[in-house]
Amino acid sequence: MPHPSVPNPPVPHPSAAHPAVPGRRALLKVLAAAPAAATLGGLATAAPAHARPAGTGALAAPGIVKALPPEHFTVRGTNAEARFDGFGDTGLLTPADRFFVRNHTSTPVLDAADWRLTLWGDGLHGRGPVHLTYGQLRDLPSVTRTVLIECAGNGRSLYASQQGEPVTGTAWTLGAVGAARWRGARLSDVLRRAGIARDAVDLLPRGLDDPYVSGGVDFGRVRRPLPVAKALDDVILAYEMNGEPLPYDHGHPVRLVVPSWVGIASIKWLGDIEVSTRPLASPWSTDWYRLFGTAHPEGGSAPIGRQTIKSGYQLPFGADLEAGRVHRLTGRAWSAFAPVRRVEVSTDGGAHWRPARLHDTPRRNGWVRWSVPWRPHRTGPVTLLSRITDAAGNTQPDRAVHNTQGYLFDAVVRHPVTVV
Ligand SMILES: Nc1nc2c(c(=O)[nH]1)N[C@H]1C(S)=C(S)[C@@H](COP(=O)(O)O)O[C@H]1N2
Ligand SMILES: [Mo]
Repeated sequence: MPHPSVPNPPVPHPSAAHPAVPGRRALLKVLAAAPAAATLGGLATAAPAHARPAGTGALAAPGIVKALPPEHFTVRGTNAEARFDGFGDTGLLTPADRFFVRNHTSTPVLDAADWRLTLWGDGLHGRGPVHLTYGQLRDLPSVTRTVLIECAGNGRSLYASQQGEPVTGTAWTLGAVGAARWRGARLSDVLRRAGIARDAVDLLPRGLDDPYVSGGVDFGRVRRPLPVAKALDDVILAYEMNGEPLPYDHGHPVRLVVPSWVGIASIKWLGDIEVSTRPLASPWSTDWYRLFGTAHPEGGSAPIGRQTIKSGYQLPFGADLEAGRVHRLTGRAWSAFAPVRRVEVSTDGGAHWRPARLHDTPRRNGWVRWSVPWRPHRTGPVTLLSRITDAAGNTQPDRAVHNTQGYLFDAVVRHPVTVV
């Protein structure tokens, strides 16, 4: 399948200078942006395990601050998968309280007033570390973009359930994805102000959450190389999500948003960025987020950058649908390569296909909602299918090419229902 890369438009470079110290305006913004309960002096404090958030009756996952009501989330270890089957009652944007959480460790509760970003490394004209406060970041020109964030492993469980292939990692179904309106400063502006050298090639953004320890090995803080070309293109240092300060679980006070790339690129709780004239590596680019397996080069593929292409029904697996009446089947479709062009559905296991109606204008880095009416006649089990084709001609294959860690599942999802 061709996966031509779609270049993003060049990012203009506004020339406004920023103050060396945060002014009163910046300070007021800092205060305004700090959520009500957010004054723990910048200490990285894990949420209490199994806390019961007031008034919700829902159990929290260890290390996740927000409520995770079971009708909206499935807890998977330190992570919470959103119920994709229930996205029918959300709009084009995923509300923060319905957005999946992927935490390697636990959510640190950070105070914006104490936050600083440090940029350092030999890719900075050798001028030594540069610091930026939250107020200074907010004083830079801002951009607002609707962007999907999707985990590289979204759909991973389907390698096993649909293709009979074992994979390691969190057994996501389709809910490790969400769309939000992110507001923040352009990373390109911050890098230029910090004096990025012409020959810088890689960045290493790193989170302030606890070091990731697995199987007795301390891998250090979550960090993953980001090529300078992508960083200067369309990456945002986001401080708002859907018009509100970033929630704790989604990176408060500042995270990266790396459009069209796998979720791991969008480092939460950003603390520092190394800027280097030599290629950088971390376990997140060498051990994980590469494709390993018989279909891939010995030693693995290059580190994964771009996400892939998917569609799905907003309906529980195994749902009962009444025979003889018209059901309005709904879903979503998205591609990291290009805007959606069309969505087709099959209600007979793939024998016949017909177009679904699209309800949103297809846009880069976004998804479209779609629907199709269906009146089943015969009772019994049925497999529903959906298939997106994007504007670059990419479409979902019948089978995803296996990799041992189950990344980038892109195949047509076989959705079982029963007509009763
Ligand atoms: N610092 C830090 N950043 C992180 C992670 C993390 O554990 N720590 N998880 C990454 C992964 S794997 C994904 S898929 C996205 C998930 O973003 P969300 O939790 O806001 O949905 O954040 C990424 N950024
Ligand atoms: Mo992820």
